[in-house]
Amino acid sequence: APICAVKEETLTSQKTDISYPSMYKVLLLNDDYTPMDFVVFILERFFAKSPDEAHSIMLEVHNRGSGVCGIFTYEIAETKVGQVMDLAQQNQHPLQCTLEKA
Ligand code: NFA
Repeated sequence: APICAVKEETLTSQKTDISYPSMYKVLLLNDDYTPMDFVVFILERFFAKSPDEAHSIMLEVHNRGSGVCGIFTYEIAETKVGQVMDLAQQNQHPLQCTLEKA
């Protein structure tokens, strides 16, 4: 007789329907008034971009109308949007930041 019985399900039945959180793009939108340097600063401070990458994303927003700052879970994306909008308002810049399902 077996010395030890292990319920087979414990060993072989693994959960396969793993779900991942939905991801959201955080976008900056172009306007005619926000200084380029302020946009570069936002990208460095809140999106951990290098000076070169921040400048490149800023130019993409300026030239194409919008650009992606990063892709995050909803809670983090919403927090970043709030941080950008708060700092823009404090500095009286019309910069708009929004999120979009990735
Ligand atoms: N278009 C703005 C300017 O010429 C710069 C800008 C870039 C604003 C990216 C908003 C987003 N001063």
